[in-house]
Amino acid sequence: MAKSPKTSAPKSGESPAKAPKLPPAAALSTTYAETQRDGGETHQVAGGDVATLTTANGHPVADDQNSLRQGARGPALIEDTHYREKMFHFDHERIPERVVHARGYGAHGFFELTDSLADVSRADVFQRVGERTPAFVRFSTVAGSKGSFDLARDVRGFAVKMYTQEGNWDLVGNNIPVFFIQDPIKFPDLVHSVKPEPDREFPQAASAHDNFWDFISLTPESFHMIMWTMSDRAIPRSFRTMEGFGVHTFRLVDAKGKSTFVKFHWKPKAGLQSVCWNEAVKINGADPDFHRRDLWDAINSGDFPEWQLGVQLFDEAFADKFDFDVLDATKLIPEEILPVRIVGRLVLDRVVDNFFAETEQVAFMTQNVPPGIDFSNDPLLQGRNFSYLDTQLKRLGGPNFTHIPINAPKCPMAHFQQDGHMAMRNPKGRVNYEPNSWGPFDGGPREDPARGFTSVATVEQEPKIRARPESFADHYSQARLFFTSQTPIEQKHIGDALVFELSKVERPDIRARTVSHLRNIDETLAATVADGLGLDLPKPAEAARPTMMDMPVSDALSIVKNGPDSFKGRKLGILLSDGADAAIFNALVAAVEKAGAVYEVVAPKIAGATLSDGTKVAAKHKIDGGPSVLFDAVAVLVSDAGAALLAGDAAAKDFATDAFAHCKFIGISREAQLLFEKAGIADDLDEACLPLASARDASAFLTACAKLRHWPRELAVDLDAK
Ligand code: HDD
Repeated sequence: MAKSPKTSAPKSGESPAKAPKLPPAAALSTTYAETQRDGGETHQVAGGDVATLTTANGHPVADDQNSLRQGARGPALIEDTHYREKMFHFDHERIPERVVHARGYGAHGFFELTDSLADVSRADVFQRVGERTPAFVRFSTVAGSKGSFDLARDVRGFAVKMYTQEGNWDLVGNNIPVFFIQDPIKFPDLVHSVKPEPDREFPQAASAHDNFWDFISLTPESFHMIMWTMSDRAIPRSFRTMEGFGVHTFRLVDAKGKSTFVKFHWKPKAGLQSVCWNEAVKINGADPDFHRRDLWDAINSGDFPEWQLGVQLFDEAFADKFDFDVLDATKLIPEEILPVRIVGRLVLDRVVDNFFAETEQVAFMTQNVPPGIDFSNDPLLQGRNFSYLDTQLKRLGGPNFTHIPINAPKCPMAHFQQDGHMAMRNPKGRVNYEPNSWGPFDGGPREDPARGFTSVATVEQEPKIRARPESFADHYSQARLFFTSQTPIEQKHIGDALVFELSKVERPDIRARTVSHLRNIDETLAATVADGLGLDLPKPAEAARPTMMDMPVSDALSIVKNGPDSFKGRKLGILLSDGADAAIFNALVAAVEKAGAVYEVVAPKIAGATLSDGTKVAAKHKIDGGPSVLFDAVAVLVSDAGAALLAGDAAAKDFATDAFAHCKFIGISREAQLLFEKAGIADDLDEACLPLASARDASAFLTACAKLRHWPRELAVDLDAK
């Protein structure tokens, strides 16, 4: 039986989208209001001063709630061009995610030169002290897909685009100064091995699986990098607390064409900070966006992340005398041997307006260097210079990706490239070639041998071969250098990580082969990992070059030795209940603010807690949504009734036990003791669990929190377990 047509769906002019009054015809000629930013970066703001919704072709839309049908219950009509255009665009919203470094987060800022490098480089960006160059930075994980979690055990990308007055300079680095492989021809294999296995498409964003360790254990050159990725460097506390490295040896070139080798370093002002593995696993559940949220919040609150740019400069003579090959990306030059000269600072002071337009569409390319910076013969760098152009063409769909505002240079530019998909800026006029005889203005731009980029005129006289130089063959000495430069807790974490990862590997022969390489690095580490796996110690792997140099410890390689010296920029979690002591709370807040830190309140109810003096304090988290893993240190400030309530709550007990297990500093009010008793750790509390018995205790507690963690706790617990 035919139903009588009902027309209950919202009509145009009704809620939810109330049709605004049509603006004058002149306003309709613009689909979007355009805002122009400093440096010519153009963003289209949906709406803006145009009140009327339009199609992409600019036609005012009368009804955006109902598609066109033959009768309210009848078939859809193909002539509904508005629906067709809207759905067509939606269907094409996704572009391919990056094949590596898919999950990333970016921000704008500037690079400021603090020490001129004019003595060694003609690059414009290095000439004038105090001058600021606009910059965009994208941080990323490597293996996980775009929607994966932030705290995977992984390398972090640290890609910086500087919009210099002589073109864009992309320093496409990582938070680790070395790489897995020496030759770019192995890159697809490396990446295939770490990505989800191809038949089952898991594990996501994890190296703990057979394929990765199979490849690694068959690739001894990767073991230096493995020491880094198994260390806490691979689980940073935030993007703000990681170092960045250009990795390769580059060249700086002066006005006369003289070249100096250089390695680039970014050093975080906030000090090096990482989390621990058990914490990382839990953060991924509690807040998969932990790192991006941290960057967003820090910048929006005016606490601008900052790094120093440092350079290690050296010449051919140094390179020849140095025991390793400076062209080998699996090697570093210890800072104690060649100090880092600080020449500038990078400050991130503006979040993006639109994630897709900026962070997703930004295209980094190692080959983007201005005159005055050049490449070395590092084979990995040379291989990268090929790869990045291809990848941007694939990802962004055409050769005109430099027309996208985030990628466009901010310096004057002129060339005869034209046409192609999405061409936004074809040159005006009659001439599109050169040389031409149309005169200095009509004829367009001309080459400038004095200003233009000139490659360093190196002389190469080697036969054409596929081979690695002998000087790349020592795969273990620097892996050992990294390991021996770590503090005991950092060494323990490396052993724990190796045992964890290899315990996820199903094939015993892969586990054993990995340990056979560790024997060439450090016998104690190899024995610890073998023991953790329940494995008989295998024979040492055969080394390509059986030399083992004992290099002096490098303090620069340790996180703990380069950690924070205050609680500035960090976050205190305060677990609060109704009736909590108002004076202590206020003192705590004052101490946090004095330290330049932030705090968040966690309470049994999201509405917050009413303090002893009747003040209501809003909560940021309800207890089960605000675990202690989200904070650098915690305070538990409750009343007797609050303690009794929370002592029966699993999430509150986890809050206490996790903070303790992760070696955090804990402030504990007298009443809160009950929670720690019920959580089963009251007898274990140590000197980093400080009393908050009165308002006077607050500042002492905050001072103690300056250290990254109270690591003796973990070492002691571990020794007890043995
Ligand atoms: Fe790479 C992206 C860093 C080796 C090929 N790489 C990419 C990004 C970073 C790095 C930070 C993300 C950029 C962004 O945020 O958009 N890659 C490195 C470092 C390496 C390295 C520090 C070693 C020193 N990469 C490397 C090799 C190759 C590539 C050897 C290939 C021969 N990398 C790529 C790529 C990506 C990329 C496939 C994927 C997305 C992109 O370029 O834009 O072309």
